[in-house]
Amino acid sequence: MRSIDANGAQIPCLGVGTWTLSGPACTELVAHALSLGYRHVDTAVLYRNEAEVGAGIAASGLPRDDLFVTTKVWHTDLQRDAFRRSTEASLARLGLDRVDLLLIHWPNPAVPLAETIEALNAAREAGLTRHIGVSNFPTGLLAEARALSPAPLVANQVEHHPMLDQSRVLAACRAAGMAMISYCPLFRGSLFEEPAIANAARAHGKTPGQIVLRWHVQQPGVAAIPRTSRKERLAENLAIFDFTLDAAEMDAISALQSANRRLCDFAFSPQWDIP
Ligand code: 1BO
Repeated sequence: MRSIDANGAQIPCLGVGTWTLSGPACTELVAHALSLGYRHVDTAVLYRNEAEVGAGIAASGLPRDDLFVTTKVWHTDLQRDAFRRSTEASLARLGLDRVDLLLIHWPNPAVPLAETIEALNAAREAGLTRHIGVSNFPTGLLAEARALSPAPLVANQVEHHPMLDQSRVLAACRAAGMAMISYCPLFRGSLFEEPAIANAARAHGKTPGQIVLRWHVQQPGVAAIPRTSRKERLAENLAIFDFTLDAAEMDAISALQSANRRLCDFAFSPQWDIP
């Protein structure tokens, strides 16, 4: 599978999202994904499944260096000491010495960004993670974070799908040599009837979900981490590297982004970019 070279990190362009997965089903799903060829696994403290994700990784028997594992520190733990404790607890639950990518999961204006970025860099220097980055950072905050960070940020993980215009964030990531990692990449399936997607699916003999994932990974610098609780979907989601969407198909799907529908928006959200 193609990897994105993001400021020195090699990030497989398709990963396994695990938000909402739990228990033995989560472990089995992660292990199955790895047996199919996935090498990028995404979790977070917030998801409360790091132990199950770690068990799935262990069950795969794959060499650690073949995997790209991400976890995230939630916005309640962005002070220096809390950040370190959160990261160490994540590693203990995952059963790993380090992750490949550690992200600030969500910004928190009540904690100085300089303090959190220092803690993020300290985690990297202590060997708890190979690479660092952010999640849910709009462009202004991303610029601040980059300016504060001695080590390069390699990714910004954001909600991104054909129903939400993230072109400003994507342009900022590209200009900084960073990857943009799309969560909720399939808009929870609620866009499969859109003609631009359904027509491309018919033309290529693929499912609408495969068309949307192909749209993600065909954009330079974009990786996607679809979540599914169904094992058969893992194979389906992986079968997107044997066809190409042409420019007209890409544009027709991108045009849907003017709808600007965001799934993950909360009282504590930052001011999102307006396209
Ligand atoms: C609020 C969680 C967003 C996806 O990680």
